[in-house]
Amino acid sequence: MSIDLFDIRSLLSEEEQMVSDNVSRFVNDNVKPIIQECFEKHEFPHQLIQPIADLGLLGSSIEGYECAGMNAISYGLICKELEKGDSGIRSFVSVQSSLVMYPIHAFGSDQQKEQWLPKLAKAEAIGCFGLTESQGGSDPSNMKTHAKKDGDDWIINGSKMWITNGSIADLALIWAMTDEGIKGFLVETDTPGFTANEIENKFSLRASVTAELFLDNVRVPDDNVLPGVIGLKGPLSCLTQARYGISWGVIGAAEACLEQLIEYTQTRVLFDRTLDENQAIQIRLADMQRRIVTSSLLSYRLGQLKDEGKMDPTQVSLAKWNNVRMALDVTRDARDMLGASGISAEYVPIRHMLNLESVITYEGTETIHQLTVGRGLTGKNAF
Ligand code: TGC
Ligand code: FAD
Repeated sequence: MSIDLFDIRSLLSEEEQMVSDNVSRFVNDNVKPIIQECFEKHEFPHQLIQPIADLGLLGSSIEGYECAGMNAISYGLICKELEKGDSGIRSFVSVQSSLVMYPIHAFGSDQQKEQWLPKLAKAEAIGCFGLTESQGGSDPSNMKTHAKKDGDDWIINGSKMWITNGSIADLALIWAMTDEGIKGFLVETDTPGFTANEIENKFSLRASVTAELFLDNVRVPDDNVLPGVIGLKGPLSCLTQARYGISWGVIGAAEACLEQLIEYTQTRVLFDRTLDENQAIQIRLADMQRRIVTSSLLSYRLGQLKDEGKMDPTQVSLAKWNNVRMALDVTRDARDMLGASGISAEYVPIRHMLNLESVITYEGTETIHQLTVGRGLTGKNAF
């Protein structure tokens, strides 16, 4: 039986269905066969980068600049199908598309767009997004990294922590404090004074690269500053794009667990009957289905609003909070229902569950999103 109980697929246009099917096929053929080993070895699968670019999945919402120009629902479907494979693969695409290409497109000069967007779309350059610092990611306004004007150049000093793609990036978008407020700087990673060290020993997102960045008197020309934005709204508007994609992505992780769990409970015999004949098991499966369907409808509606240009950050916070919580709860419960097998990476739930421990923290923790919705209701800032 399909787990698409409310036939959400029939809401999709032919083109959206095609995007979803293409990415699903790619994940089945190329991601699922290798991802468990990558996760165990703590390795990002570099060999997937070019095929992902060839499918048009990088900067897919951008019109022109050799990008695919797809709508918001399609971007959501891309995230969902990729995250059915692994959150780390979706993260790679989220960062490149929403956190690097989006700001260059939205806030960059014509020259910056021409120089970087086609390269980033074709994976000839990999990008990373440096906002978080070690003194506290939830409060990016407390930023220590700073840039000072020196003639026609800027000198940047500081460090960034927990940066996805950091040590494989050719281009780092660094958000730094200046005398006029926070600005975005395009820093080529071979610039003297820039270093990136991969963070080892993660128990989450092991098939994704996470790094610490150091900027020691890094000199960049004024032409590398994003001219279109000053202040925290620059990085926060990128986060709105990425959080939208995450709200879809995590549904894929939850579905992957439910699909495997249904198969398992059909064949696991305990007390002379298969596990799925027990009321308690059926209620738990039904509860997963309920949560997946309601989260899917939420993301679909959010996608409609985004395509109509009406999506606002409070809606995005509610969807990111609800859907990541849903997926984390589903994966944890799926892990439990597999018994001891659930602690083995041969089954998908524990990998998805561990990944989602990052997803519920990055792009705004659950508490940050709850407080954002609270502020929307009360008008009072309780951060
Ligand atoms: P506030 O100082 O009031 O606002 C600053 C300005 O920003 C505007 N704004 C937004 N604009 C667009 N989108 C949003 N979501 C926005 N939120 C606020 C706001 O209107 C204001 O504009 P202006 O013109 O008045 O200057 O700041 P705030 O109180 O709204 O923000 C507080 C808070 C806590 C919500 C914010 O700091 C926050 O979201 N903190 C969490 C930080 C975070 O999510 N970091 C993520 C780092 S990147 C990452 O995790 C990548 S993981 C990638 C992967 O691997 O997938
Ligand atoms: P803190 O801000 O220190 O929060 C600690 C705890 O305090 C949390 O539970 C939080 O909810 C709670 N808290 C915070 N404020 C309040 C409050 N006012 N009231 C009540 N509770 C509160 N960042 C980037 O810039 N770029 C990236 O590419 C990137 N990739 C990442 C990849 C991974 C795998 C991870 C784990 C993180 C990544 N991040 C990235 C960083 C991420 O955005 C931050 O970890 C996140 O914003 C939380 O910041 P923090 O870890 O410093 O936690």
